[in-house]
Amino acid sequence: MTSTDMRTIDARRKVRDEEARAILQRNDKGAYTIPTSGLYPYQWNWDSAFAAIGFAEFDLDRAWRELETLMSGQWENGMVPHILFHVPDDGYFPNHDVWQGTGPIPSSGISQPPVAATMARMVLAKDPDFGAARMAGIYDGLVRWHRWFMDWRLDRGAVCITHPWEAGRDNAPDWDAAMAAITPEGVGEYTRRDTTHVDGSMRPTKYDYDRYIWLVQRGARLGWDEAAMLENTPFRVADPTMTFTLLRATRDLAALGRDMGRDVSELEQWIETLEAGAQTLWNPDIGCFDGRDAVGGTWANAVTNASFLCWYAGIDHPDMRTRLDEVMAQAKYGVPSLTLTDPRFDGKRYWRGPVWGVMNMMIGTGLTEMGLPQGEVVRRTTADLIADHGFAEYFDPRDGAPAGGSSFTWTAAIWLGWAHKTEGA
Ligand code: 9WN
Repeated sequence: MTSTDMRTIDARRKVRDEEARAILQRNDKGAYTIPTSGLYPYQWNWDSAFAAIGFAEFDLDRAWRELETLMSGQWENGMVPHILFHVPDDGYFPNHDVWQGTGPIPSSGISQPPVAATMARMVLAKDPDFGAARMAGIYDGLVRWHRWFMDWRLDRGAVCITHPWEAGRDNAPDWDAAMAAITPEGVGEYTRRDTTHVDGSMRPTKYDYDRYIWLVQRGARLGWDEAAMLENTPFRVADPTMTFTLLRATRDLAALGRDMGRDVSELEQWIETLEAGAQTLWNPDIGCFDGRDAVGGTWANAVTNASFLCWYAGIDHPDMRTRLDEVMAQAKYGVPSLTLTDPRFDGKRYWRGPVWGVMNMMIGTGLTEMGLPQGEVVRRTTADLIADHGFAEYFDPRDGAPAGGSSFTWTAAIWLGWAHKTEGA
């Protein structure tokens, strides 16, 4: 590469830096950030945690505020909801009137992948003196949230979801069998809003939505009582996203606790349980970590981007390295949400093919931490993807075509906090 080429690339990246900050600032509602205006007008759980590492690049106080607002929605039982409906907005469905979540802020009734402790640790590392009191302020809430997962969501030590939205990978093939077991009787008429913002070919289908809403109605009817929801549940899937993110975040929380002089023996116990649980997600038929239907007992038989979160959770496996090399040889930009050779692959439809920046960030980070060179390839191709195609919600892994919402908070955040950085920076 000539020095002129390098200068052109640097200039392009600088423009993207400015755009990324502008996106965070535009989606900033003061104490929380929306994922993108129109499509998602509320505070989403894991989106907010990623937003914090973006803000941490230029406004540490704002980064902490994001995490604090997220934790302020915590329920009495410890659960931190997946959506906080701070200001009512007719542009989203299902709204709080359908969810009827309890808690200090109107909310949904399920959670999302617990990445907040991990992102908080990253924010703290930017300036430990500045962040010490802020970290101490959310620490106990984070422990209570992790305890809620350990109390209510384990199946043989792996973490289960009770709704596809809980995994954050809404229409992933991991829950096809569990979704098929639901007959969405009585769900009634409803009007979707997502397809007024984004082309329907990039979103889950009506078949999916009928079941999403049916599950929400069931939870609301049961007052989101975990014990009641467990009884005769048709939907409980042991999920690699949840298991690996909780394991990773619990390791981070334990490290933070130790630094604060706290007793972390309970957290160390959870780490052991989750390590054993992760092994129950090993599907020998495909040589890969996989989704496991805890009710029906079947495997998803899907090589997804969640499978490759193993390194992020501190777990290596030689077969996973082989799977990763196969998948990365097929896709141009990082790790697609479903391997391209899978007959269920759809390059535009959400979590059944597209590539997502935040998943790349976690996969790349895990690989690099474990000393594997593919981590840098994931980072570099994600930087190219965003430099070439902008800050979309997700992208077609074959050519990088942007899909879903635009000016997306988490894509901007991982650009600032991870992708645009050169090795060692
Ligand atoms: C439902 C906000 C969220 C992400 C999820 C993503 C999508 C919501 C939706 O958007 O889900 O929670 O309405 O489609 O799948 O991961 O947190 O960006």
